[in-house]
Amino acid sequence: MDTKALREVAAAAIISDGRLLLAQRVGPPELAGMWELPGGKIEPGETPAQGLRRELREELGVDTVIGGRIGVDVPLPDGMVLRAYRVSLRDGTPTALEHSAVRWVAAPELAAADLVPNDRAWLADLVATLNAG
Ligand code: DCP
Repeated sequence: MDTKALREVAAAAIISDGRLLLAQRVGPPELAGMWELPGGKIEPGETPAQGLRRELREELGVDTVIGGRIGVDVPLPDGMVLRAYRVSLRDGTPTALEHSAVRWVAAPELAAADLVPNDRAWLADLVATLNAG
């Protein structure tokens, strides 16, 4: 039996002033141009919060505070699992260092956005969070 822990990919629901930050993927080809919650793979020895903060520094050039989970676990191929976290900005302005663009969306634009398929699992939770704020 395989008892290894699932490798986690953590994604950030960065919310500020009632809007959510989306980042546009550059690849792979089937995802290029689509919008995602930024994040990446947690490395061995990192907590999810540490890994997500590192990814957000690398990808967006910002310092963040990682909050609680939002939405369901999304299974990925190769024994990985994708999880979303609420995140607030501590310092810096999000910049597309590894994406082709970033943009802030309110609930109506989020619902209309061309999200990567995995992140669509969180759409209702994200809209509810934005509308509650
Ligand atoms: N993913 C997703 N939705 C997100 C973030 C990631 O569906 N909001 C998926 C895309 C990939 C996997 O998770 O299948 C890993 O994401 P990245 O390629 O963005 O992660 P890393 O930046 O860690 O990848 P690498 O280090 O391999 O470049």
